[in-house]
Amino acid sequence: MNLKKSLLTILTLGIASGISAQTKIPEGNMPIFQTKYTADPAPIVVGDTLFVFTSHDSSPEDIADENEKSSAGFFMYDWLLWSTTDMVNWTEHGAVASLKDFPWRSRDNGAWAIQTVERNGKFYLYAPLHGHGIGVLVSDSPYGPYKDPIGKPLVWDRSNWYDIDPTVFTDSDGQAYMYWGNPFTFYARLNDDMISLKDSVVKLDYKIENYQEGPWFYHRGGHYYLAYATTCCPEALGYAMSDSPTGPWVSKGYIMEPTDRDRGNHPGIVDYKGHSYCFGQDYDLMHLETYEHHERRSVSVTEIVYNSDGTIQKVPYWLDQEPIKQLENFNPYRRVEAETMAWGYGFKTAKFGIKNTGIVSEMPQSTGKKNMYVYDINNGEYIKLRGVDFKKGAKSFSIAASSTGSLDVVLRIDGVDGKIIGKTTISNTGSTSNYKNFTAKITNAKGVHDFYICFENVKGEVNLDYWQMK
Ligand code: FUB
Repeated sequence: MNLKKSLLTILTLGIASGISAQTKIPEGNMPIFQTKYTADPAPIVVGDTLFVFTSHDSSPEDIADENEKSSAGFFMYDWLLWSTTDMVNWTEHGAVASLKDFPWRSRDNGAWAIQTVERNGKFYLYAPLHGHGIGVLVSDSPYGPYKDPIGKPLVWDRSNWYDIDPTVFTDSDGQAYMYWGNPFTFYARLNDDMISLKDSVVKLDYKIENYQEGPWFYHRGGHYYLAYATTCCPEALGYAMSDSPTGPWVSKGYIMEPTDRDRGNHPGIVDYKGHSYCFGQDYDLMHLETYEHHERRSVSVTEIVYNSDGTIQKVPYWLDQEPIKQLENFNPYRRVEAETMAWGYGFKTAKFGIKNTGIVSEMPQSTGKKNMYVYDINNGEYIKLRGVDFKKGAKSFSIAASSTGSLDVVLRIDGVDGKIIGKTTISNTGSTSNYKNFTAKITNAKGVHDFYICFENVKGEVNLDYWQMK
């Protein structure tokens, strides 16, 4: 059963029992991306935007092998990019790179945890190809296109499969370090070119307490930090501190303690607009459909607070937290991509001209920035944006869409069954590649509200490109 059918069951049951569909989605701090299963969050601030690179757990329909569609393992082929400026409304940018961008790969699975860092205007994406070492791709932009400048692994000890989860940090003296490893911790110094090692790999000759994998290396307030996923399973979020980039590392315990509600985890930590955030992963999106274990993970984020000695205050499990606070209101008076959302469950998204087949040989080489669309829309689904500032009042809403059938768009504020501020119908445009604008008159939308674009009476296929208020 796919996610969509299960949500529709929840919605139908909810509506039939008089409970609103919205209240059936857990109210806590839910995963921030819903259109794909994501893991291994790797944040990076570029200008005023927070980007998060993630790995990508395939949905069953994207696994080509019929026998593997419902198996519990990792099916990971490409890496995704997302961005925000307010921490709650996220724009998807699709796949930035895939296994195909490493011509030396020998498996079409294993696109595990990456980190992308910037140096001298170039973006370096460090990627493990599980079991086949760690490679590096380079681009002039976070969106790509990314290219492999060395045509071989940056590190690969062929005697084992320890070489995963690279994290790279450049110190104030210009020396860059890469840490990685499961279950051991390794590091190496990088040359200034960021694509070669300065000297040999060091394996820590001591165990950082509770260290399993997923290191995240950074410096803050005079301290070096190595956050990590703690001993499996369930993994939690832990961290160690040091006075030196090469250790010794002293574990400071948990950022988030283990819980049976999670299994794997992986930290990504960043300061953004005066706040500190820790990203991690869980199964909370999959749990809307099933509690049976599959590697279909989802990324969540929490704000963290540092004590004066640099230690980090523990946070509760994601679902026991309030939703994350919005940093600034959302401006609807500009082109807003349909794939920008605070919550949008049951949809699919794709880059124009590139189908999501899940088959590496059919994937493009890293494409760079491309327009995306939302598809696979069913009755009762909605796109939610938080904290939308209608200011003195919106007059109209237009949405660029294509359709082989039709779809009613009902615009609401303050809840999925909240006040209706406008309606329009997307009619047949002749084909899903022919986009037209459909407009709704808006009334009674002033000030700041959560905004819901709700879909009803869906017939045929409908794709959404972008929308705008006037
Ligand atoms: O996502 C695949 C692997 O699972 C990562 O490389 C590990 O850190 C764990 O999250």
